[in-house]
Amino acid sequence: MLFANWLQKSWNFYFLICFISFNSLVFKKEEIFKIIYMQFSFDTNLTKIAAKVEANERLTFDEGIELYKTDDLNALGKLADFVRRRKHGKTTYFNVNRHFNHTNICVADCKFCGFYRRARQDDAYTHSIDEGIEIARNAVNEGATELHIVGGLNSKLPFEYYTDLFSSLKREFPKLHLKALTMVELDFFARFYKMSDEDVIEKLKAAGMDSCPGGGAEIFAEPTRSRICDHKCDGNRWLELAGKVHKAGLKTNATMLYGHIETTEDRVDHFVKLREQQDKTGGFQCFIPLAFYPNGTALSSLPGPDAMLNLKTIAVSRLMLDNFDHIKAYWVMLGLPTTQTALHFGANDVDGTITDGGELTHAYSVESGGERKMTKNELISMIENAGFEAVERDTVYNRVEKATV
Ligand code: V47
Repeated sequence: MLFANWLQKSWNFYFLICFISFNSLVFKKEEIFKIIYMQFSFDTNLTKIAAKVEANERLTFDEGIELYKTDDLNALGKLADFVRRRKHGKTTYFNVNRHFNHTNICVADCKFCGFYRRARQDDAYTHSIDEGIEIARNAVNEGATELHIVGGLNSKLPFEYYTDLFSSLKREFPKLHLKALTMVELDFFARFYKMSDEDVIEKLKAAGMDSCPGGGAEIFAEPTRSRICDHKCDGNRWLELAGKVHKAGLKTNATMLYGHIETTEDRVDHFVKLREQQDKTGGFQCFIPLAFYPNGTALSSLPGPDAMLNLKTIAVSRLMLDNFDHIKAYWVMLGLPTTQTALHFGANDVDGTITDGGELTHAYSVESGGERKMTKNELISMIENAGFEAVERDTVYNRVEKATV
């Protein structure tokens, strides 16, 4: 429609014909279509950025801000989709996994978290290792290739709880990938158990930790970070630990919690810092924007992100994080309709199956108050109905099989 209206202005039509005639002498047919598209946005800033994206040039902090500022959501999405298709075509990855949240006892009190409890509270819990094994057994029987293990910063547990948990899980299920512990948990271990970072990482790796999830990154920029999670390690420390895990030979993911009190500058700063770290140590596999879910948190008076912010954040992350292969749409926080749309806005990965979700996923789930389950076939249908090809992957992005319902 916009294009038709634009064309109706006779000068525009005349210009387009001249433009095509000139370019057809110089460029191939596909190139002409690309160039015409690049000329077409009512946002001239976006048009300039599009030319850089097309040429595979790195975007600056200021350009990241411009991307967030645009009202041309379609053109922004199209640009991110262009990059996504250049990297992955129609492939959309998903994995069959299970969340295991071993404890909800936490010494931090992050304002955005509805999951944590103090040790004295009635509904505080810590799972035994046997309970962990039973949860993993059910997951493996349902075809899970990954156990995603995160929990609170629990000062009642000895370090051996984690090494015993991982080695017991590995003994029972040698092929199950343990994606375990955020940089915030690793930082807590180093400080609380008085161990070096390297020692913490090596001992956990020896016990069975295969990779680390991307949680705890929240938002790196100060003073926002301190205002929402002042007991947690700061952004530089999170990045430093991610670098050390990469150097120890393990992959990690990265996240950003958005839609609370952060500014646009905070979000773009987060992307730039992740991109710089990735240039240095290269171990981030995927980026997952986490849409803030206010219910049950100290920030429950906030509305949470709207559809514009959700889709812009997927698209801008795809465009700014040029050295990240994968952008993951986390349906639990985005909801299913936005997740399908996100696949057209730069996301090429969807997390994950939930048949019997962890307690943490319940706390932040926008889908039916945490009651929404998701089977492998439903996930495949969701991806295929959005026009993409669903490919089951393991945690480190090896193809498990080409999936069809
Ligand atoms: O670190 C907590 C966030 C994270 C809320 O690496 C909330 O593959 C929204 O990191 N609203 C944990 N978000 C989840 C996480 C994750 C999820 C899926 C895949 C991967 C991966 C990682 O959840 C926390 C925090 O940033 N969070 N509370 C909330 N109310």
